[in-house]
Amino acid sequence: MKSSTYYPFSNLSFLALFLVILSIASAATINVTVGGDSLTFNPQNLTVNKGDVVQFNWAGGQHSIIRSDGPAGSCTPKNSNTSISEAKTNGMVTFKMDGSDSRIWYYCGVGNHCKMGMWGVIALAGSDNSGTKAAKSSSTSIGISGVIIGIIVSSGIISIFTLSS
Ligand SMILES: [Cu+2]
Repeated sequence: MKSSTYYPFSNLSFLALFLVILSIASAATINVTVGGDSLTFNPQNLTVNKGDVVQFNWAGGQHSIIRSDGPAGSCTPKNSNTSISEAKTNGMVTFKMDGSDSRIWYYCGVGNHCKMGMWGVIALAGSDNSGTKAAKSSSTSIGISGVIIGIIVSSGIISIFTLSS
């Protein structure tokens, strides 16, 4: 017995289409470890897509999550809407990057934890952060080594991505 099936697209096309739909439709959840063996948020620096949810998981010790106005490492709270989580010792909280902020600076408000380095930054991918308090580079000449894998020109800024050799 012989059967034949008609495929309107090759399997590879279906895979590509599926991946495109997946990247558009799904928001990711990114995990950040709070405390534990060290006074840190790990990873400390995140770049996420709009709609992604950052999930903070307490790993040990008493810690809070307070927003600041930056720059990175600031231990001064914002004037309003400062708390992502009150101080606690376990559990988790989530924070959704809904696009209302292109960058979130935060720190632990317990004791001297922030001064010890317990702070973090969440940046929105693809957003223009040139107007923020983030550190800016003013260099006008650059040396490039390695294989260039992409060039993005945005708002007068040229970003060149390379695989370092
Ligand atoms: Cu802490």
